[in-house]
Amino acid sequence: MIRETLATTLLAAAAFSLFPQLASSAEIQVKMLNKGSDGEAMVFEPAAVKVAVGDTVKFVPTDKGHDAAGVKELTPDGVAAVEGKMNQELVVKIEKEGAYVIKCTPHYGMGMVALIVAGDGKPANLDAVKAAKLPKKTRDRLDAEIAKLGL
Ligand SMILES: [Cu+2]
Repeated sequence: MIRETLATTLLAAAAFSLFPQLASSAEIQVKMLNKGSDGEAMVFEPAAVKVAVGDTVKFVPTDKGHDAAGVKELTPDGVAAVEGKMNQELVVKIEKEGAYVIKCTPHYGMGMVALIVAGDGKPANLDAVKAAKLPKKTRDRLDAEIAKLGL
C-alpha cells in the first residue's frame, strides 16, 4: 500500500518535471495599436507583462504598420532577440528568466516599446534595462512600465 502510494507520487513528480507546461503555461496577447485605450499614440497593449518561464507572448498586429522585435542588448544573456515582421503576428516562447524589451522598429523613437518580465523577483538584467540610453519618450514609457510591475 505504502509502496504503491510512493510509486504514484514519484510518477506524478516525473511527469510534472517532464511536462511542466501542462501545469502552468499560459499565452498572453499583446496588441500593436495606433492608439491605446489611454489615448496614447503607437503603443503595445498591455505594454508590460509578467510571465512564467514556459509561457508564450503573442504580439498581434491589430493595427497595420507595426512589428515586434527584441532589443538585442536588452534581452537576457544567452537569449537571441526575436525578430518579427511588419504586419505579422509574432509568438515568443519564453525560455529564460529575465527582462525582455520589445520594440516596434518604425515607432521605437516614439515610445512604442513593451516589457516582458519572466520569473519572480528582480530580473538579473533589470539594471541594464533601467540604465539604457533611449529616446526620451521611449525611456519614459519603459520607466512607467517598470514601475507598473513594481520593479
Ligand atoms: Cu509601431
